[in-house]
Amino acid sequence: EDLRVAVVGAGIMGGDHISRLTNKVSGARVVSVVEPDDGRAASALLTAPGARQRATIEDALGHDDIDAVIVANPGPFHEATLLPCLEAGIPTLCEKPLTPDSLGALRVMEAEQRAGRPLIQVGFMRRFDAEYRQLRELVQSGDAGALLALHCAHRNVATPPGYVESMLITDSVVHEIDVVAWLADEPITAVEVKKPRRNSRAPEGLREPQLVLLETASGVLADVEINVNCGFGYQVTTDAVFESALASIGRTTGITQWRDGRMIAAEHTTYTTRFEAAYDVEVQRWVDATRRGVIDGPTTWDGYLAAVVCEAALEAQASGRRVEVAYVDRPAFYAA
Ligand code: ISE
Repeated sequence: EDLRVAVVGAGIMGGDHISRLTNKVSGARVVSVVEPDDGRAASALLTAPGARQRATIEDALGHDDIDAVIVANPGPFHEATLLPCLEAGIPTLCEKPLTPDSLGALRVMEAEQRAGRPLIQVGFMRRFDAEYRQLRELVQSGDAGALLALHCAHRNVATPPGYVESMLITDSVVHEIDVVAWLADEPITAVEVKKPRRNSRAPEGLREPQLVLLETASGVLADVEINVNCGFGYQVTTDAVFESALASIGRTTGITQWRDGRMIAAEHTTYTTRFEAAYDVEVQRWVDATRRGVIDGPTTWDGYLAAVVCEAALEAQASGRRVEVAYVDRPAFYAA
């Protein structure tokens, strides 16, 4: 029996997941597309034969036989989408961020605990990227000595309309916030934000690029260049400094050409291609795990940790100061 999935939000990520579920992933099919915008819904439904448009998650849960939900509407709507799913005992894959703020994340955690078992996986897809996994293995093996520092670059071609300064943190650096803690295998304990000279290509009022410094419990320091109107490509790279090695991931691979006196290498222009393989693995594993009734990826607890660091980073962004991070105790329900 295929897992019957409702996809909430038919924007870039929702549309991408709908075609992935329909064309690539085995063991699942899309039964409803929850999207109030008729135009977006109509184009998404072209790739998901047999699925229906629903205006709200309540509508979909009330009408269709749904086994699981992918939440791909904007972050500020996640809590209102997750709560009725938890109430109905339906497993979800929720795109990042879990919620933009930590109080929302705590409310989701409480509702999940009331549901009695973990039901939410958070869409931190970098954890499924082959090179990130190799880097984590290198850290865990100890072969290169201890991890000391990380240099992370996160570059986008251009920002979409409505992208504001706080989103540098809650929408973009939230990925590094999760993946740095995952690589170092310990929580982030402090954060600082520096602002270099503004890129005049950025839309009016958006002060970027920025440099975000993340400190972990044992003192690993990650500097993140968030640079989202660079124009030349979509790049996510990490250089990891170990006691006895340097490791680099995320460089462009594929064909390079010497031509007309230049060396040419194609670069990605967006996340759907840069992380395509990671998304494919993430969603296939989510489908397989959901059919077995388990979670096989980042949990609500990871979403909460990231939300707390995002809050501290927003404070650091506004104040220019180093801000320490404080978490609630980890409930036994989310035992590692
Ligand atoms: C977007 O929402 C993503 O999640 C991308 O991975 C990130 O690179 C981009 O900056 C975000 O806006």
